[in-house]
Amino acid sequence: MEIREVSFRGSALKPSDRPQEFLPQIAVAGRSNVGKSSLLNWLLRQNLARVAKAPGKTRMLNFFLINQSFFLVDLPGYGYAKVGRALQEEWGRELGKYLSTEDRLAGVITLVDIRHGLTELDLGLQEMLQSQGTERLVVLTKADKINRGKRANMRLKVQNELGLARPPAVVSVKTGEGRKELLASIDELVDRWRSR
Ligand SMILES: Nc1nc2c(ncn2[C@@H]2O[C@H](COP(=O)(O)OP(=O)(O)O)[C@@H](O)[C@H]2O)c(=O)[nH]1
Ligand SMILES: [Mg+2]
Repeated sequence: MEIREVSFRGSALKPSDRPQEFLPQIAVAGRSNVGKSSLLNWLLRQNLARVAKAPGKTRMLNFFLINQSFFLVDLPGYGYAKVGRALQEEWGRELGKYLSTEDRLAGVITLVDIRHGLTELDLGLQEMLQSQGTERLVVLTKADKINRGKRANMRLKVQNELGLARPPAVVSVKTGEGRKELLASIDELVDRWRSR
């Protein structure tokens, strides 16, 4: 798959504010600072940071229509330490509602920092997705930050901890590795949703 066209289709939380097209949605989730904004800019080859960082938008779902055929949905990052517990729980509930009720959801790309591996909050999200049968794509970010040996160990560790059939994907926006593979995996998720 090539990214030919990207258009920002708004920020929303409530179902009625989301785009109305019946097209598959691929959500992107991860802890704050995991490299989500960097990955989206790198994947789509444009600077979307301005959109995602606009005041009041960081807690919303941001919808990007890709090639007029599917949506990439930028979810709020979780686990930001400076945000109080109550607010974190509120986000968790809102996010949970989206992930469990949106029937256009074709899958979730879950980002994990390759240096840190799975945290409590990552495991919480993974358990939820697995229990409701949502397709997930586990992606280890910032691969350039550790050496080959450690990288292989972390892939195995995460694979075992989550019981994945295959080792998780690895990407680096710095070296560019993993982009083609990630686009191909997104394509597969979209196709699977269409043929379900
Ligand atoms: N070396 C390296 N740094 C990265 C990579 N991806 C993100 N970063 C850095 O990690 C920090 C957090 O990235 P950001 O995209 O803002 O994370 P977000 O909070 O998840 O949106 C920034 O300083 C990025 O430059 C990567 O692949 N390699
Ligand atoms: Mg960000």
